[in-house]
Amino acid sequence: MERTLVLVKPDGVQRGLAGEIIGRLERTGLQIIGIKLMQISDELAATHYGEHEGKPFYAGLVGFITSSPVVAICLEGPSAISTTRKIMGATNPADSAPGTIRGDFGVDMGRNLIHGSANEDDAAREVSLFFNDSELTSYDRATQPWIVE
Ligand code: DAT
Ligand code: MG
Repeated sequence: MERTLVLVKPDGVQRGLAGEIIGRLERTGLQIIGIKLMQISDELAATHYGEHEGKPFYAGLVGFITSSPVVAICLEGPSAISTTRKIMGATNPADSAPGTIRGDFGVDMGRNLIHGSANEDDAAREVSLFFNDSELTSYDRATQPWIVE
């Protein structure tokens, strides 16, 4: 079982697309094991986006992600990381296929609606950045045998 961190970014929340975005991910069968609305601090943004420090878009990125609340979600399931990335679409909405979240709802790289962890190391780091162990809940679903063989 894999875990990944998803953020519905401030543009997604402000535009009333949080439910649509979460619904698309939920319908895959991936299981929500943690979810909360939260305001990202400058410090958390700097840690989360540390890999981009020094790049020309860094200040805008941190300013954007801290500008208004996000919905943070931890999803669990087989291939949770790659499945989420596939449903998100490419980083630039202009390059994202129709049917993806970014392709359907975005037009600008700086307003691309959703974050999803890129790989296993990032996912482990990001899930623990955004969630305490006590905020992640393990629970059985009656539908599980209809989702995973
Ligand atoms: P992703 O969010 O698809 O994982 P990333 O980790 O490379 O992409 O970058 C994080 C965010 O930074 C991305 O969602 C949008 C912004 N970003 C990335 N590259 C950019 C660029 N060249 N110009 C402007 N914003 C950029
Ligand atoms: Mg990334």
